[in-house]
Amino acid sequence: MKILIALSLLLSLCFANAADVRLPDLSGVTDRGLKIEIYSELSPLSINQIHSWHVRVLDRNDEILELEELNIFGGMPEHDHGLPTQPEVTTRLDNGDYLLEGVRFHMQGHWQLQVELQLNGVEDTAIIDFDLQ
Ligand SMILES: [Cu+2]
Repeated sequence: MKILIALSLLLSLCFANAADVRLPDLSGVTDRGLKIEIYSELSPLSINQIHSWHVRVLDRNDEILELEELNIFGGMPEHDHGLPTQPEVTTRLDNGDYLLEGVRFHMQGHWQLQVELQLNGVEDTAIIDFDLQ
């Protein structure tokens, strides 16, 4: 009986968590092994709509990190151009995510993001490649 109660408790916890879990729209890893997760307010990502991202930076133990600096640049390497806008991190949200405002893509195809951050005085970079339909 005890096992049954424990099992049902475990199951209900799993389901409770499953409802909250949302997979990032984009993710990557920095040179120093930090995880970058991007949750887009426009999901799935598509072109020609200005929108915001929530950017989460985690250490190896999945603890959310507070950074000294965070900048995100993007472009299409094959076309040799950047983003049509200059997205900016404007605030840090209550859950520890950074709000990046002013994201817009104007072409379908292969895009590349460059995430530049500073943590404890050390600079770190992640490159994230993705295709937009
Ligand atoms: Cu292009």
